[in-house]
Amino acid sequence: ATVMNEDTLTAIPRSESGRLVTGRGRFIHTINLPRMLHVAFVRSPIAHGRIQRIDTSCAAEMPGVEAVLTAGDVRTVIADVPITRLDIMPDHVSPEQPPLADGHVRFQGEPVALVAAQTLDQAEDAVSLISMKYDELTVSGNIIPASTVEIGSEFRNSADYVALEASFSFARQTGVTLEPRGIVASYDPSDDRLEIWISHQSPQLVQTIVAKFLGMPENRIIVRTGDVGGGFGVKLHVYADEMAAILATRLLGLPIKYIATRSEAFQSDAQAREFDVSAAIHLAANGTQIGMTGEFENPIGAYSIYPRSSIGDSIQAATQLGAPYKLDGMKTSARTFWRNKPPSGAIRGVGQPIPCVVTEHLMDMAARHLGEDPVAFRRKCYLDVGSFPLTTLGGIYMDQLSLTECLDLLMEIMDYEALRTSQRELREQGVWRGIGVITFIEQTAVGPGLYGAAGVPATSVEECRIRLEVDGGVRVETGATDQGQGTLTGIRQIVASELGIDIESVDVVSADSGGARGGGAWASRGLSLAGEASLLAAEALRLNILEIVGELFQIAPSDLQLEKGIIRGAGREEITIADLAQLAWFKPYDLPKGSSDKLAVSRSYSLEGRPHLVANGVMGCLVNVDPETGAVDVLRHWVVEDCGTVINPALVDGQIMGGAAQGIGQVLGEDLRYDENGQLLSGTFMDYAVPRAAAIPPMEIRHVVTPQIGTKLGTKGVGEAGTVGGPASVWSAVNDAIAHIGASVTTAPLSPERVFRAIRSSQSG
Ligand code: SMO
Repeated sequence: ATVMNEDTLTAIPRSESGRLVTGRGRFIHTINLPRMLHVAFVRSPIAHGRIQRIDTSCAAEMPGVEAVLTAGDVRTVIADVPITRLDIMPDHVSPEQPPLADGHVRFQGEPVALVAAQTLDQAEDAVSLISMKYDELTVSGNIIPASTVEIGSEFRNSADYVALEASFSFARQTGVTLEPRGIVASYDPSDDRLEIWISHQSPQLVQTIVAKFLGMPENRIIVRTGDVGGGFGVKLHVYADEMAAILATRLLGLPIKYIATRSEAFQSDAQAREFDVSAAIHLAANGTQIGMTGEFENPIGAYSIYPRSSIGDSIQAATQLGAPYKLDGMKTSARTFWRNKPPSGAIRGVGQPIPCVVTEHLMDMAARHLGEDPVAFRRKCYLDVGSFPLTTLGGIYMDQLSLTECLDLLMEIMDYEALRTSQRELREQGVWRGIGVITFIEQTAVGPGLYGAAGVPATSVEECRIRLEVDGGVRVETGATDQGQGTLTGIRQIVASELGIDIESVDVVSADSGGARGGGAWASRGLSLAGEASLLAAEALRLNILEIVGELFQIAPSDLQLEKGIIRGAGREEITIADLAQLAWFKPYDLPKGSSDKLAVSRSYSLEGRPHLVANGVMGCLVNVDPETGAVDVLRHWVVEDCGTVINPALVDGQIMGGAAQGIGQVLGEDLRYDENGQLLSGTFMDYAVPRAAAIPPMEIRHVVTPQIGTKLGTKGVGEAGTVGGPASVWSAVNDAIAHIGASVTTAPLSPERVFRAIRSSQSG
């Protein structure tokens, strides 16, 4: 890895913070076009049924209403009905996903009809006048399989194993973006062009999908994302309502705007993580040999989400069980099932929290069974530092992990031994304290081998374009997008460092779909892939500058220094970057031929030699459990993480904190609960318990830095680390607090009622 200039590896604030906190963000809400219509949807009130009749006549006559569209009205303009298919798993075929339900509704909240009107109030009033008649169909349980994955190996040793078994149940969760999904789209029939603004993580993906959907050439479509108020995976998909809104502008030739309400977000955003798991840890030779087995069942919803599919969670679960540990054997199966619920899809960390919780719970069970300290037991079982690079029994390639190093540092900052002592003392006073220490790995920066091979148009290639401006500053355009992570600020720091210029002289923007190519934000890839591309581009520009000046001064480029915006030779010759730019753009005759070409460069980067990167870390969590009520109070959180080179410590820690907070939400409160008829029971913030600020404990975060092999930058990615490890750390701490009476909770969320019942059943048993 390149050693970055220390001055730029600092915790500078996000460049866009000032704009956002002063209310000048350019979110979808702020985009308004002349003659723009507002769109509202009729959504299915039932989870499964056939549409018998739709009467739109009253709605169509309402003032301001320009159009009421149903499946029959839009069929003719759809060139290709969305349907999720994966070349790597041909058996997994989703039902067709028409933008407006075509005769058959499969989940509550599925869009059925669209109203476009002069104002949003008019559109919403008209929606309420559309009358629908359905023949209800049965809402089924886990009976129709959608995909099956089986992984693993035979156990290596013939020794007799003791199996310790556990079953788990994980609740459905969603991403809860602060800004709901939204789109402004404008089709101009006079020149057959489509302009889209969308609150999305990947404008390039939207461009390709929409072109296919409408049968339009890609170069007639431009997709812009602007500011996006949170993504978390939710905004990585292209939804039926967004497609329907695009059809409306295509048919009407007028701009339209659609912004989901919070209720619509709860009913239709991607959901994830609903799992039932049976797992076991197998112990031999008194715990010096371990193996793991697991069966994962995941109801994915009524459709496999378009276009990436809904099977990512189960693949991650099946492959990552036991990943940080030396296993003698490992066998998993992961099955997905169709259910009359919204499609599950990518949510921060895609599936990884599930095997992490299961693995760490099994490790805790084994340590208790053996009478060993859970930390010491983990240390003994870690993959050997000398065994890397390796591929785990689950099939995960790893260049290098730093497990023991992370654990050593965690023990120090937690003062683990002191915590164990005080835990014993407190218990005598009736305070039930729990300490959870867990290990996680985070798969990051996924390369082209996943979606490329699957035939899903999600690029993993990142392009960066840099141009030297007339005043000596540089303009950088990246294919990465930023929904609050601070990726653009990180790229700014990388470019400034490489070029030897001030941070202030560098401006970075996310490209629209017609600019620098890239996949947008997913899989913690921003700095690892787009950052690497920006480093390659900045390096190329720096070498070009030195080459031009070298020819100008008749000095070998390698004898020139570029520092603080000035290029100097060994003697007294010097020129500022600004003067060089002036010459290049206005007096090219004073520079060597071809110089202007060298001052605007573009570089692309795609992961090579490995399918993804792997970061790792450990977390410690301290809780109190109230024996009278079962309430859990999270007191402290510690994280030691290795994401390779750290570009901006404040932004890296911010990612970990936010992720850990989402993890706490997943374990303690969040639950998209559906009744037996497929009706969402927790569709508001009164019922869907996202943790509030007061529930998030103080966090201490430290880093071990193992630069990524094979890249110049050395970063591995960190965006999902907190959500991957967070749930396991809280879960482990809660069970540690109640283990002394033999109690254990394995159904999430770990609500006071569930914890209380676990305590009571142990005490009465
Ligand atoms: S939601 Mo992430 O695993 O791309």
